[in-house]
Amino acid sequence: MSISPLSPLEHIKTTSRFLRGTIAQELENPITGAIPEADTKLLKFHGSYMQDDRDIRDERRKQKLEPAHAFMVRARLPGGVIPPQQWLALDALAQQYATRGLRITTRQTFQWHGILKRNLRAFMQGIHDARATTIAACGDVNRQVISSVNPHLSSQHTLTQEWVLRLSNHFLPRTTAYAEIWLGGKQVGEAVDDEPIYGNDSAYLPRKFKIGIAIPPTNDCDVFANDLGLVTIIENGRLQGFNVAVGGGMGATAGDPTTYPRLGSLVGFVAPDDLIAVAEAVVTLQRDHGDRKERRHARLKYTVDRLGVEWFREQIQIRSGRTLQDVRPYQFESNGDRYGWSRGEDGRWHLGLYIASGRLWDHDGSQLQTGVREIAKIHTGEFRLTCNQNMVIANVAPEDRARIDKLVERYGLDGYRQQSGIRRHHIACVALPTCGLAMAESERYAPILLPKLEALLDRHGLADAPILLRLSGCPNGCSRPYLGEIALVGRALGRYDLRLGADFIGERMNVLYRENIAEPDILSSLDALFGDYAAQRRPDEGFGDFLVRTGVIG
Ligand code: SRM
Ligand code: SF4
Repeated sequence: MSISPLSPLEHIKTTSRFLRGTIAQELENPITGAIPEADTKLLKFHGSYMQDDRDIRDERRKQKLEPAHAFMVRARLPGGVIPPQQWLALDALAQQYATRGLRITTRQTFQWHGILKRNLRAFMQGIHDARATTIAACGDVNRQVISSVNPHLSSQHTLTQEWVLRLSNHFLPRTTAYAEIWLGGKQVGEAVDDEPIYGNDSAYLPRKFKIGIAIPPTNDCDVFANDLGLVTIIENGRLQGFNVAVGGGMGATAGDPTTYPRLGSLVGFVAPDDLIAVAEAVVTLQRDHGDRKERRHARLKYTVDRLGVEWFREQIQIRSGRTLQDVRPYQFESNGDRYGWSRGEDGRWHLGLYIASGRLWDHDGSQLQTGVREIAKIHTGEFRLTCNQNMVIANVAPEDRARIDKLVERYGLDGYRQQSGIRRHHIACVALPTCGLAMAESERYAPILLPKLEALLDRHGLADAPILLRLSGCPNGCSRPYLGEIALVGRALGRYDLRLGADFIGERMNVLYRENIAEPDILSSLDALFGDYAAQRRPDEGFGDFLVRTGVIG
């Protein structure tokens, strides 16, 4: 008997008839709230994950009940731009079908949790009716394209959003399975789809693929954490093109040193007209050379390391028929988001709001979800989601500011005014109770940990210090923890790896400082380091840079 050299998921994809599987039939099965394992893999390409409520998993097992299955749905909202009418429609879906409100993700889109199987089709149709989609929000394809927020601050930002949309559309799967399953399109017996980029063997890419575009001087989207990172180069007020970085990614598997986070390698510069050809070369090189046997090593970063950056650079040029020019100079100055009002060059205004871990959910006295809904009813600009799980009320006419300010205050959306430096710069991934991979709490731990850290920082006179804090419930890295000046990466319930020393601009990763420790050790380690930082830091020196300069970490 011959052993297939491919990973089992490759078989599921290639026999799926372009992502159909038996999803449509299984949605109709009333006996279970779940769908079969193979279909759960295909469902990701349609933008949804089957999950179960882990808070009650053991209890249900004891009662011999099937897990409390429900579905997480992720939208594809390129660049995180949402007009008010669309916001209202997406919010209404959350109210009708989801259990935990709207969740802004670290890739500037929405997730909804707790959608029951029997409602999934209506939910997807609702998203379609809102002129949005979920196709390719997850799965082994190019996903949501992200970029720096606030494009209206200059005409170059607007231009960047155009490229976000072009890249996003260019890499959309062409299969009609999505329309057939979710939107009432006719189910065809044999697939006749054409996938010019992903291939007609229905194998799609070996693994997920991510594109990000940063606009210096801000690296608010952690551009080097993407498979394909693009740094816009603007000279004399005009978009000249993009520096291209390949092979970024954050994920690692606990206990497997052959997996690791990696920052993208800069391989050259392209003019705007050549961008799509170069991006397609990168995607198809990964399609053809990525590891389809071992999913742990299937991301582009491992392909680049296996074949070499120089080889990859050469191949991009050969495949695209374009010459990569020398990388152009650029300078990042900050990560994180800008809060409060800022005025665009066209005289319109933008209000950056802090949303704790991106959760807009009227719960425990919070009225944030209602508040944004009320603003959406009167707002004439648009909303922008950020890659740090926050949001911007963008493109506000000067005369509308006061009305918006009133609503912001009434519904408690003005938290950004009082936040400490570390709170303003923290990200926490979803983790428990929905994430099937979580080893520790993250989003639910942030409100417990933050006051304790704030008390320490306050004691050392560091309440305003803008420190990048990243919490992740496991080493997969959804909060991009390896780019945190301080990061906690979950190892088990209540236990985390403490990692320290990334820079403030997303160009240097942190290192492991203490392994698998509990809160008392986390706090005492940081207390001592905060004390040293307060006493010895140089003007404007970030916490991570201080730790490197003083040799605390190598
Ligand atoms: Fe992620 C898997 C949540 C951004 C790396 N991620 C998951 C899943 C779907 C768990 C699963 O596979 O069953 C999580 C669902 C949790 C839940 O209950 O909602 C999940 N990831 C998230 C979000 C919602 C975190 C958040 O709190 O905002 C982010 C959604 C982004 C989006 O809108 O598309 C999210 N995930 C990221 C990022 C950050 C980024 O892309 O900038 C990363 C690191 C960058 C990267 O891809 O390398 C990331 N997620 C992963 C990985 C590790 C991938 C790897 O190469 O090893 C997994 C696990 C996997 O793919 O096997 C994962
Ligand atoms: Fe889940 Fe781990 Fe991602 Fe957190 S980092 S959302 S725990 S997969």
